[in-house]
Amino acid sequence: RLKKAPINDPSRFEGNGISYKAKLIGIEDVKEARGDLMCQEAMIKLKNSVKISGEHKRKIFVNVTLEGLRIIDAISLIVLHIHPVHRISFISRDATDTRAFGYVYGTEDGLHKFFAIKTASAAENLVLALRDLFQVVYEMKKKELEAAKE
Ligand code: I3P
Repeated sequence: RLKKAPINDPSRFEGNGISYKAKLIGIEDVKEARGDLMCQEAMIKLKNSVKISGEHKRKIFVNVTLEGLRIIDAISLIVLHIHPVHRISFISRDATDTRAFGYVYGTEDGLHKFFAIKTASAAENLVLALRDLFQVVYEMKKKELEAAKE
């Protein structure tokens, strides 16, 4: 079968997946599942809160895995959040900061939460890994459905 797209190897995301050093800027309730402006506003609000508090942001690892995004406390190594891919409705780059990005997570009770993250290196690396993960998970689901039909 002909396929032009580069191979996106699912094994990259197995187990602990790809781990990124980062800091948690904050978490904010948002109204919608998606929207660039909404996310940019939430990002600004959260960054201001950090500034006003004068405290250090919590150091974390963001692991991009088949299970979803895993947010891990960098000191205690406790898993703070597991966000399965199908509940992440939007990824937002921070137009003013190459080291920041955020995403919207849909909770079980139908609420939307914006997670703002400051990455140690360019946020684009994580954003692109996430995009690859979404594709891998999509392909796996598709194969499952095809197998179920046979
Ligand atoms: C720090 C500086 C760092 C920042 C850190 C600040 O301020 O802005 O760049 O880390 O945030 O405290 P200062 O220069 O006055 O020491 P990030 O770039 O990773 O945000 P933090 O305290 O929340 O870790």
